Amino acid sequence: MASRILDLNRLSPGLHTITLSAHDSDGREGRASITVRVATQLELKSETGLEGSVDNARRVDTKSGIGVGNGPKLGQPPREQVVRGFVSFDLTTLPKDVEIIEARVELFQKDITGDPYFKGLGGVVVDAVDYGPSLDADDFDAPALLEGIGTLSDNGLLEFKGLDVTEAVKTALANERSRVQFRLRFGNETDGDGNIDAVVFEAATSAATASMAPKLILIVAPIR
Ligand SMILES: [Ca+2]
Ligand SMILES: [Ca+2]
Repeated sequence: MASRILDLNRLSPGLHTITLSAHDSDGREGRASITVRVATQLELKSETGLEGSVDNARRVDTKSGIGVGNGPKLGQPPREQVVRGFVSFDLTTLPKDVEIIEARVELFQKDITGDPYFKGLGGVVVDAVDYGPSLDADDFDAPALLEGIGTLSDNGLLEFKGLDVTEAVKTALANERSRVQFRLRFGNETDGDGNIDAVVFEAATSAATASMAPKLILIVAPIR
């Protein structure tokens, strides 16, 4: 008996029912149906005006990309400036009848100053936070919804860095949040030397081309 392979490559995203029937030489018939879900990939760009950096002196910068790291000492007693990065994605444009299979955030590391990856700071780790409709001084310490989701970058290569954020996106949707928002920080935020050790990721506002802007890549499938 010859085996047959069904070619499903041309199925559009959505739910499909496939029914197969077979007949033998005595005229008997068998039937079987299966339901196939075809997933699709969506890409969301970050929200301009809601991405940037906040430092431990409460300064907000939404113009110079997404900075993470440390810098000159200030205050009394003096301590290094510590900078955290922020990026936000609007979830309201997602279709309502889909389930998130996988979500991945990608940011382009475009600049490095000092030696952030060689001074014991660890990598750039990501928290899921809710910092609302504007980036403010207090967001530096916004409570983490999910703390330390993973490491976005552990090296100085200037390239797209990605991290699986499926849980954060699912949680945001389950709680009917209109956005999923992330805070970037080094695992150890200061080395105490008063020198700049920092990285900058491209923001939508700073990116030379739209393709370099932060993106949230989603694999979605229709709800069963
Ligand atoms: Ca805020
Ligand atoms: Ca330093």
